[in-house]
Amino acid sequence: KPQLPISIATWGPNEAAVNAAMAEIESGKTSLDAVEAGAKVPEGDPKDMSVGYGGRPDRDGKVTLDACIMDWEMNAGSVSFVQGIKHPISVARKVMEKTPHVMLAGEGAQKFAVEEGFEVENILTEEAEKAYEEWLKTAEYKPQANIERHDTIGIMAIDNNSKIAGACTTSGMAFKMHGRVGDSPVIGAGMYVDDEVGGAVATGVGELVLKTCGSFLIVELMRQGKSPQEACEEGVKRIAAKVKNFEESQVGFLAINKEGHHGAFAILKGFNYAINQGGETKVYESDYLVK
Ligand code: SD4
Repeated sequence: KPQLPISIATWGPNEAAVNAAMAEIESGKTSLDAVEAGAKVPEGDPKDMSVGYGGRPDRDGKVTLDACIMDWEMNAGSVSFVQGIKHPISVARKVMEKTPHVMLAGEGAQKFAVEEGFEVENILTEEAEKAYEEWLKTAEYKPQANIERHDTIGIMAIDNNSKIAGACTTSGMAFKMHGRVGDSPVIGAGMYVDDEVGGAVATGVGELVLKTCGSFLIVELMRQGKSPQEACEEGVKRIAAKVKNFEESQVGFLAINKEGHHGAFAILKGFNYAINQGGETKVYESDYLVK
């Protein structure tokens, strides 16, 4: 039985993130505060090599980050290809709240962050640098998402006023081309919420999600009456129907509706997610298409 409030995030190890989000809601804060606080957990964790501090670099050895955030009133903010910032989700929120824009990229995003009081720091950890040096030996680029099972965090929450918000943050595909931007900072691809309907987030090989407007598609399918589970399955099937060699890549979708029902579906085995609902935190394994 669905219960509100709820916080939900991609990947089991993000239990800590959904708990941090719920703590905000319990202290009377909004779902927007909740998803930001949740996203900051893996961003600040050097052991999480797919998000923020500790993220693996691109093929030029630079860690470049993508993040976006959206609230129940259609306010949205995003940064992409930003370097040297530990908490890009908080910069995305500032873009949303303090500028007339939705997206800032690269140097401009970093400059704005500095103006807003963020520090530029080295976010390449020794461990991530070692992984890069190992990769350099062959320097073969084969986008392989979700090998670690704690990749990109997409997080959504509905608060005590029944308002929804979502966030998504990542260091992107490891050893990507310098300048590559994935789905995660793109509103409607990596994350989308609509307070009338619900929300969706994506993880995996961003190119497949970008080409199908994944999160937006799932929210629209729920608007048309599908359950979160049906909508996520339809989103994956859309990729399967349209994108060649899709079965070589992982994509996982996660969705909630305004009643607090959730659903998830992935291309491949191995996608899981964490929920804090009704006073309990649980990790679920997602069903998948290619068996
Ligand atoms: C990207 N979607 O940059 C991200 C990567 C990811 O789990 O989700 N990894 O394409």
